[in-house]
Amino acid sequence: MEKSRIDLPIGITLDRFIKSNQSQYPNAAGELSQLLRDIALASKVVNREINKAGLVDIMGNVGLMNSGGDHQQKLDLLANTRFTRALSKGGEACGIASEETEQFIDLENNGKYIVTIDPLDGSSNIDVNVSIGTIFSIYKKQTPPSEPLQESDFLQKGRTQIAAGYILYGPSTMLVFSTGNGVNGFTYETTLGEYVLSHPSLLFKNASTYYSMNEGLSFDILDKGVTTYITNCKEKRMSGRYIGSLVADFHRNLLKGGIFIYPRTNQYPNGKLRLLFEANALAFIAEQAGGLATANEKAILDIQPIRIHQTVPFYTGPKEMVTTLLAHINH
Ligand code: P6P
Repeated sequence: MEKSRIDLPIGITLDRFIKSNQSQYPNAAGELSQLLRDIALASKVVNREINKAGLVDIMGNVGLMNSGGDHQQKLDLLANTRFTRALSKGGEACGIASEETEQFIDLENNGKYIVTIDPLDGSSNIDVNVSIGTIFSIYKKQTPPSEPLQESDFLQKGRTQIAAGYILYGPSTMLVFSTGNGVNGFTYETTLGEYVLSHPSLLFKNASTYYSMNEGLSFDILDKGVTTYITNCKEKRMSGRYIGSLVADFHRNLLKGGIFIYPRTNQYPNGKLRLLFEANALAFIAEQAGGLATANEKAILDIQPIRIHQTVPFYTGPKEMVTTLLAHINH
């Protein structure tokens, strides 16, 4: 049964919101609520580190690459450590799969949830002081509690997510998440050290305002319909906006109306963005906000993952914009 969307006043704290949200689920024992609090706490610590990044020696890269081939930044690894530690101490998650680690991490507790996370997305922007983000998904452990965690626990379709969201470390830091009952945005009030409700019941603005794609890829796009769609956007005098931080581009498109496109290219024939660490969470948010998220014609949330670090092409935005793009691709 569809839960009634919660109408709570702007300004209430995340904790009050979570308590009220939990009351909608009579059988809830509070584990998910606590897990969300643990993620929020870790984000506050990461936010503090990011805000002083220019002052202490945590900029730059560490000379290593993650499995996706990204140069790991010092802040990437720091964020990964912070979230892993917070979730391990919180005890509600029994395992984590992170974009920054090759294998999943068994936290060796009896928590009933697992978390997939991109601890700090937008690495290329870290050293130039442009908005970056954290992207997370929460699933239930599928194997029986008595059995050890297995990789298959992390290879669940995105449609099985219990909750998902992102933190945007920008001019203000925001936590945007959904537990399947609409999307709500919270702004971090630094003087209080609290996230407070600032964007209740977020829905994609159904306006074709922006298109977001790295146009440096234009000569490498494998699906020519993407190229004709972008030309169509220009003919309609839409604005091209591309920050290169997925969370920042997604958030702007959510609030102002726009489509994000990372197509299949010669360099990334299966797409660049990670299904488990980026696409699934944002697709969950997109659908909860009345939009769409697809990998060509397949809904992201219906893709059966086969590898933890699997990548996908990724198109997401208002229904009308994504539908029009797919019409061009399938033309
Ligand atoms: P490109 C950042 O590294 C990221 O994973 C996303 O945040 C962003 O949308 C994309 O890659 C940018 O990729 O190839 O345009 O630099």
